[in-house]
This record gives sequence, structure tokens and C-alpha cells, in this order.
Amino acid sequence: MKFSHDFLFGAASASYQVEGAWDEDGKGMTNWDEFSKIPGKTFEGTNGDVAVDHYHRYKEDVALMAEMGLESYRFSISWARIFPNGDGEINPKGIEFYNNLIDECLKYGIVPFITLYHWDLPLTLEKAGGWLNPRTLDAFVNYAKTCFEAFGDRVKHFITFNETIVFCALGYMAGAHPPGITNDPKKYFQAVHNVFYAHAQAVVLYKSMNLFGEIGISNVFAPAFGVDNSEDSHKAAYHANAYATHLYFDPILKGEYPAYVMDALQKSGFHPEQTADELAIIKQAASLNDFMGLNYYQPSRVELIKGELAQREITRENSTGAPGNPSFDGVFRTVKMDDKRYTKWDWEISPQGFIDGLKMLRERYGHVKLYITENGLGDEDPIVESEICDVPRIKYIEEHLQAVKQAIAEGVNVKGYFAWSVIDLLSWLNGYKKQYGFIYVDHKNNYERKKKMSFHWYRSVIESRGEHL
Ligand code: BGP
Repeated sequence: MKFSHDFLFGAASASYQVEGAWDEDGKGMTNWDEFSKIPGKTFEGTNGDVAVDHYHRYKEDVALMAEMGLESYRFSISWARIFPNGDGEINPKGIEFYNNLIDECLKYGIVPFITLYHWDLPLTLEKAGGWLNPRTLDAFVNYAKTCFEAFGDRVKHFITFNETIVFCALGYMAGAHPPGITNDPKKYFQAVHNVFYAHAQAVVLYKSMNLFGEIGISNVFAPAFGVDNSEDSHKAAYHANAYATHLYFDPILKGEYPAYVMDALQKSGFHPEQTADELAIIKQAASLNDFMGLNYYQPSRVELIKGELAQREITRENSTGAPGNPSFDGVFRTVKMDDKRYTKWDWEISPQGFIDGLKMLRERYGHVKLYITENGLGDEDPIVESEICDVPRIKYIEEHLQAVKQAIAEGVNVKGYFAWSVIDLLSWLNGYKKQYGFIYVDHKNNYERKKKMSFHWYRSVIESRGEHL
């Protein structure tokens, strides 16, 4: 089987992780510009001041993408380039940069797939309370409108938010992302609701503008499975899926929150404040939302915690995706299993978990249109005689594309695949050590680009539309 011609083969990046030029051409400061400079917050104090200098080298990078045969480039807009303070005056230089980047993609027939919010919040808004302050929501909708007006003639795919669960959970529970708050479930669930309300307003607005494109959101997709077939493990998996999947997918696709979670939050006092108007707009947006983006790296394996509630101890190291944590409410814990494969960062490698998860989604949400907006392998790539031999990455992507193929054959509606990432870039908490790209960046040699083995491999996959996978 070949992937059909309306299936997009792409790759992704995010502004803070690639652009650099953190204070150039009128850009405002973001939460990450500040947070990454707090000692101990990031791996070896790495930050995105220069990142991989994509801001200055976007032409070279897009030319390489074209050479790779890429059909779509998913990138994010840095809100603070457009609105240095989040709201208020527009910075024309910011609009100009993204116009240039979009036009450069279109020159080669590469479809620009834009994320409006990939975590770099203008610092002024963060200081004023971030996602807990209604000002941020209004500012986001206004920023989204500005992007729709400026780019919507050429950009036909918009993602409102990237991974609400990650920036809210790491921001308000683990303290590992800005604003660096720990263990505050009340704030965490409020931020999640506020983001979904902002998403809903942006969707309704976009559809009212008749730009004839599509809009959706990208969620982490980490389907939970019990460690064994016991009733306890089933309970643990149900609970984990309710909090990590249903809570994040239901509002977008069904327009309502899952009762299982909301009832528990009522009892614990962590229920977010919500008005009837907000809920009505979330409902309306669900009927207009065009697609769901899935960022799949790994499933989670869970077991019920029995007896005493485990104390949740959070550090930067254990909040970056590896198993071993109890859930915030002490109901279950994630487990590393002996019979599974793991990356160097202890992320499980499971194409089968991907297929099973996709089927779970189909059962709950029907024939919704899906894009895989992130999937890839974080690794330290071996260099042999100056060639970057990222064979494990090829294997990882191949297995996951096979999984997508199988899911499509079984009736799951997947319309595109974006590898994370197009080029080596800054990992939020792991610096430049954890590589994901098809293109290598030599930080010691003026950020020179080099094609990896996977670059040539992905080109041949795209060329043959995945026939030989
Ligand atoms: C996702 C983010 C990406 C990217 C990726 C890999 O959660 O959307 O921006 O960072 O994870 O994460 P890491 O760099 O921590 O391995």
C-alpha cells in the first residue's frame, strides 16, 4: 500500500527551539527567554538565544527541506515577534519574517502548517498571571486574528495550541516549565480550561472569517495501558486515560468535559471556574474544529497504587517523560517494564501502542480527521567518518509509519505525518544533546548544516509514498 496523495509527509519545529534572534527586530521577551536563564532549570543552562539560528538561515533550511522532498513544514509563530508585549502594538518586522518564511515554503510547494502557540508566551503576559489571567486569553484571540488576517490567504492549516497538558502540567504541577509553579492542581486545571476556552474562541473566529482552511489543536497522545490484565490494572488505565486523554480530547471533539474527571475535581475542590457562556463556546467550537493533531512518542504503562498515598516528588529529571511518577492524586503510577524497549531517555518505543491507541481514539471519537503532528526519536547520533549515522531514528520512524499505515488500513482517518523534528534543535530541558532531526547542526562550526542518513531515507520514503515500508 502507498500513502494516498492527499496524505502530507512533513516534519516539524517550534519557534523557541530553532529561531534564536531572541531580541532582534523588535521581538519582545518571552517566558522562556527568562526561565531558561534561571540556574538549574535547563540542561547545562542551555537556552534559545541563538538556538540553531533558523531566523537567519531559514532560506537555507527550507531549501534543504525541499531537497528532502518534504510536503509540509510545521512550525510555530513566536507571539512576541508579532506582539512584543502580547497585546497592544503590532511589530511589522515580526509579520515580515513569517511572511518571508511562508513564501519561501510556498516557492517550493511546501505546505506551511502553523502552530500559533508552542509555549513561548510574551513575558508581559506571563508576569501578569499567564494562562490564569483573562487578559492572556483575550490577547491570544487577538493575536490569532492578526495571524489569520496576515497569513490566512496562504496558510490553510492552523494549530491553535501545542500540548496543553505539557505546558500546564509542567508549568503548574512539576514546576519544570514556566511559570515554575509546583503542586497546584487548582491552578493547573484552571489553566487547562482557560486554554481550551481560548482555543474555542479562535476556532469560532477563524470559521467566521471564511478563509477556507482548517483549524485544530495538537495534543500529546500517550494512551495508557495496564501493566497486566488484572482488574486493578484496568482501573488504573481507565483513570490515566480519563486524565490524560479524555480531559484533553473531549472538550475539543465533543465540546464537553468528561464527567468522570469533573466529578472528582468537584469533590477535591480542584474544579476550574467556568461560566455557561464559556462552555457554550467550547461546545460550538467542537462542531467547527477540523482536525486533531497527535504528538505520539510513547504510551504509558500504569499500575494502581495500593495502600498509602505516594508522595509525589518532582524534579527536572523525572518530569521529562520517563516513567516512574505517581499520578497527582496518588491513584496510579507509571512503570518501566522489563519486556519493553526504551530510548536513552527512558521513553518507551512502541509502535503497537500507537496502533492500539489510535483504535481507542476511533472508538471514542469516531472518524475524526487526524494528523500526526509529532513523532520521532531523541538520541545522541553516532558520527562515523563524518557521516551522521542515525540508524535508530530511521528504524523508529519506519516502525511508526508502518503503524500509521496499518491504522489507516483499519479505517483510522490519518491525513498526515510530521516527524519531530526537521532539524536538530533545542530540547526544552535536554539542551542540544538530545537530537531529533534529519539535518544535523554543527554548533562548533558556525551552525553548519549537514544531511543525516535519515535525510536520504525520508526522501525515498516520500518519493515512493511509503510503498516499501
Ligand atoms: C514535545 C514538544 C516538542 C519537543 C518534543 C520532544 O512535547 O511539543 O517541542 O520538545 O516533545 O521533547 P524533548 O525535547 O523533551 O525530548
